[in-house]
Amino acid sequence: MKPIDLRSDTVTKPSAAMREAMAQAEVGDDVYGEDPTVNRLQTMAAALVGKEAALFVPSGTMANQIALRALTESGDAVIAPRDAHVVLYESGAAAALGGLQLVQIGADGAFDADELRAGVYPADDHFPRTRALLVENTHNRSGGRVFPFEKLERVASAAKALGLRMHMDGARLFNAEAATGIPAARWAEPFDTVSFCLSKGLGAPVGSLVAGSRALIERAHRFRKQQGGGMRQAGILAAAGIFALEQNRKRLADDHANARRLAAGLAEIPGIRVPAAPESNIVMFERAGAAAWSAALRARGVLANPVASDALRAVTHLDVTAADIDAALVLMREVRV
Ligand code: TLP
Repeated sequence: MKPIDLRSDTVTKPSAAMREAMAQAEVGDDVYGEDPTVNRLQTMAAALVGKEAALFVPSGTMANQIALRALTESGDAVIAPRDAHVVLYESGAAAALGGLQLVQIGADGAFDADELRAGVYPADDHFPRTRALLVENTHNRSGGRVFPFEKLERVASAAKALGLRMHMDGARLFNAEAATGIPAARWAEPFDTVSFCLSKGLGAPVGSLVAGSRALIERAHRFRKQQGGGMRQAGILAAAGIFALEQNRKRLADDHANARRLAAGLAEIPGIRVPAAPESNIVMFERAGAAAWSAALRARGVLANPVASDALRAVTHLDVTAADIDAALVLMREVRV
């Protein structure tokens, strides 16, 4: 039996139709700006998030890092949600590449305007200059939580009043769109830069975009080159991204339904606790001995990663059906370690 892989939505494989679109892609040298398919993807991405320009980059990590560098200078502080991807999972890149100090605030991926104000350093040369705010929507580590929209509007106006620039790590922005019906461009509206990934729930093999004003994207373009992200005939990859946005964006709600189905089933298994119902495609759950449980489950053909000694993450995506979820739950019930 094919394993049921719930480790991440990054594990999706390109479908036959997506591969066909890749094979047919018109290409050129994108470092010269001459790849027509990359240019088409960038125009499409900018329009989707309501910005002037967008840049195709190899990964969500690079998208975040070059956006932060475009908004700041070395030595600045950036406020981010507690356990943000930029804090936990980017190998210290904000410090190593951007010379940035990250300040974590809030809980479960969200915070209010008062917490934001309290996180800003005083304007005095002793302190780092707090220059930017990052919001991660949906928030990975909290289990795909969506930042409450009205709260975000209040946070954004507080950030503007504080003179902060704003970046949205929208690796799963289209999941936030699917979960709320609020279009991606509305979510992105107060932000100077916004990034999103093609390689997660949208099912493309590689790639992310960072969008913003033309001036900021020109600055980001320089950092992309500096960080080794200039790609040549990248239209092969961009074609997969265009296919993903046209075909797979509209099915993300199915992944959310599967996540709820999984969470409901998990909550009935003795020894497992699901602290909160999933809002999108990520299910965080608690189980003592998470590593041993995960290993025993893997031996039965179901993959889910531990995120702590007593917690695991399962992520739904386009290569997992409702029937796979039911099959996974049967196997999860059998594990007794
Ligand atoms: N997240 C990955 C791992 O790195 C944890 C995953 O499996 O979920 N922002 C957010 C919110 C992300 O979740 C990720 C990837 C990224 C940025 C980075 O994207 P990549 O992996 O393309 O660098």
